Amino acid sequence: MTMTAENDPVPAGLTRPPAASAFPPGFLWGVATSAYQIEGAVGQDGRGASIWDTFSRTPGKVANGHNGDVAADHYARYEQDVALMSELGMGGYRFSVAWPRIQPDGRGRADVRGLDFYSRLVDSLLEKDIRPALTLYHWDLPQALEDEGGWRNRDTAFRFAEYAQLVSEALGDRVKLWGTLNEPWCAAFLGYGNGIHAPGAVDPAGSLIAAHHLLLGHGLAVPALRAAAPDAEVGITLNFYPVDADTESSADLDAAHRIDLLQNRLFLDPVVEGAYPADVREHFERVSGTGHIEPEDEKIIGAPVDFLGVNYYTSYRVAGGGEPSGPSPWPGAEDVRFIERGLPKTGIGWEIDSDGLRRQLVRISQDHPGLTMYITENGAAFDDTVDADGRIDDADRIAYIDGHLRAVHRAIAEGADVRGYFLWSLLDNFEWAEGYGMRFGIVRVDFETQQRTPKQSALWYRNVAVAGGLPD
Ligand code: IFM
Repeated sequence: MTMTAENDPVPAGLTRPPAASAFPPGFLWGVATSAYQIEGAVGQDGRGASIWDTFSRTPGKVANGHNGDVAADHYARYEQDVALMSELGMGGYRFSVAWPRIQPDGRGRADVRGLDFYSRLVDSLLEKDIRPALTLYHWDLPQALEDEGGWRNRDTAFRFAEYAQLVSEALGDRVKLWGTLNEPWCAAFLGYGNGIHAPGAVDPAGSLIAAHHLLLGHGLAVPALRAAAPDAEVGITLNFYPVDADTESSADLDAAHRIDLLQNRLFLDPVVEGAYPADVREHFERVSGTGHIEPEDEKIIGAPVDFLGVNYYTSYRVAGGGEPSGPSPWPGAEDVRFIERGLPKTGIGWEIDSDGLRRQLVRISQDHPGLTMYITENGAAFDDTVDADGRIDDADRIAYIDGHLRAVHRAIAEGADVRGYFLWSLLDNFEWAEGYGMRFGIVRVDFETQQRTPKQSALWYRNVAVAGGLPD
């Protein structure tokens, strides 16, 4: 891609934005992706099968029968993608490692070909002064481990720690930002709760057990990462949704309490406080029991972290007192109804509430003082159109990002310690059960030709990143 004066919406000679919208010096501006969503090359260099290979081949599971076999072909095109990020002025790149490239069967020695790919990627990022931010698990569990029970099997947590050790021993000399898990809520409750994600199990109790084992895996991985990369920052990424009750009725307040508990606190509190709150334990007792939680587990899960990764897309308003309506990704809250507020929506149907991000960040900083945060994902899918000149004028996406960045800016002013922002996503990619229909990229990918075209949002975001803040 070449930037030209013609496709650049902001004149040359950027100046530092006004203090009202300047971010703190050193704020990290980046973009994010994940392995299965962009890499393709699923049969290359000894990569084993993941649960997403199996799931996407199961008829009816992914829109239009799409899968990640080719995706954005990033495995072959990573150098071009790194060059693109550099042209966009990115200071950081958050990506994930495909576990089945490192351990095709989820155990044993590392496959050097898999490690080499990520080593080359990291080197090319560093050559361009882009900080690599590595996530170890973004949902592509080796199928061989799922065949033994997946995250419902306690042993998977120990396998994850072993995998973390292998990757960090190979890359810990160069990668200084490490994330263990991405959005364990999705892995546990979409994967094993309502089954709309791989491996597609519908098992409310099992999904709570999976959530615990994911957190245990995180806690076991932290010391392995510290040993291999002592000077690195280590954290976890959770997906947060502020939850409001529809009315002050006790049924609605109870519904909001349960969704907040299952969405937000079940994951954050044990990581940061080293213990499940009493109401979370009570919820476990009702739905899954607590027999799978061993005495030392919470202490392990609470291994100190250096940062919390915050993913944010929308917020919820909920009401109680409904009839249980089939499997839910909030196990034990099947009766809760989600109320639309009439807010504008993104292309995937999520209501846009930028102030929810401010509220969430401020709440985290008040509940857990001193916790450093990065926004590890935020962005939007829209129905992009390519005009006759090949230009993608995605003003709706620019407005979404602008609004959310202003929310981050306000949260920082209100005391939240936020150190960076990784926009989701660099490229259009495989949006899980939605296939390729939902485009989150600031760079368009033509999935026939693999041509990359920066959308207007990419050029706008470059200017924000280079200037270190928002335009007036
Ligand atoms: O594409 C996903 C990503 O993999 C995890 N967080 C949410 C994104 C948009 O749905």
